[in-house]
Amino acid sequence: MFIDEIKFYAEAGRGGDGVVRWRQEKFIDKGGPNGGDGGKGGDIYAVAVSDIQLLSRYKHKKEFVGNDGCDGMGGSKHGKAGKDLIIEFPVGSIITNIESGGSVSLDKVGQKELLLKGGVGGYGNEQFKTSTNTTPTKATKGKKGEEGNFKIELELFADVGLVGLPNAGKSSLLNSITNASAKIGSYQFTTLDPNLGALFEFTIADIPGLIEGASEGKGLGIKFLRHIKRTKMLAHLVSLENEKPMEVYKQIRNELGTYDKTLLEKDEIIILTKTDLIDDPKKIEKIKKEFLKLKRPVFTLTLYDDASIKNLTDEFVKLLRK
Ligand SMILES: Nc1nc2c(ncn2[C@@H]2O[C@H](COP(=O)(O)OP(=O)(O)OP(=O)(O)O)[C@@H](O)[C@H]2O)c(=O)[nH]1
Ligand SMILES: [Mg+2]
Repeated sequence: MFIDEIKFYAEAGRGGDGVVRWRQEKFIDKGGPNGGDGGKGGDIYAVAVSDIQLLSRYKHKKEFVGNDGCDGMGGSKHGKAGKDLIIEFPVGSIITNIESGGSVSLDKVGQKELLLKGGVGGYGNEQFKTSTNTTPTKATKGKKGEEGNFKIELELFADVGLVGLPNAGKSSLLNSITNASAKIGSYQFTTLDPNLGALFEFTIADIPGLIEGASEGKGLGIKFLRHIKRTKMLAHLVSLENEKPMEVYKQIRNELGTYDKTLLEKDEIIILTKTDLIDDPKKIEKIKKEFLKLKRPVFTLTLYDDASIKNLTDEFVKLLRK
């Protein structure tokens, strides 16, 4: 199952304790102090990876605990530092520390962010040696690592978001112009989770279809719209199977606006799909003209005509590179 929101508690490693130790010397009960310091506790980092399904791996994970530093030893040996814990999250994750409210967004694969610092190690007795006290019996304990509760919300990064009714042909288009292999079906709500595909340097996101009333929870609702919030451009697909394509278009725009007005301000192209289902080319032209009045680029497309796909791809890339 696709998961785009999780919460967990995390605690960085504790610092190791400093120790009290003495040099072993013949005939002297206590040689000089040589208790080493404790090692630092391991930090906790977040790092971005490309796998958008990754959060499901943490479904049952309620906490992450960092590695503790080792205690100091005799012979002035310091304890080993705890190894840093690096947690992978999908690129597009927004990580919020619930207590502090601070948040960071993982925008690029490989981006690494410190979440919690490990505790410092304690001092061994050697550190307390002075000219007046040559046999200190004091050592200090390591400090606890930082802790916190975190919320991770995934908002995918894509250049283009495909929107439209179920069956509009969104996943079919994604598959034909990118490397994606999204599921396609002649029934509504074939797509249950978002899919990403790459078209040259651009990423295209295919999300589940929207229906009238989606903003009130109808169909799969609008919860997937968060994944097109950060796109540069929307591609709105309207199938010419619909008797009244303009009405359908307006319904979907209405749902988008109810979710977030800024979606309506994004650049948008309109793609009239399944033109093969209409025999009369004049009828297609008439519908296209009606849509052109909206002052947006309008394309006609059928998967059965390679030229229409190529034309769309070329124009798409031109618009995105602008
Ligand atoms: N005739 C015709 N059928 C098409 C065309 N494009 C897609 N289809 C068919 O339309 C149906 C729906 O396609 P999908 O790509 O799954 O539609 P979707 O918009 O992703 O649908 P949801 O995932 O349910 O939102 C499938 O049976 C496709 O084979 C086209 O250009 N012409
Ligand atoms: Mg689909």
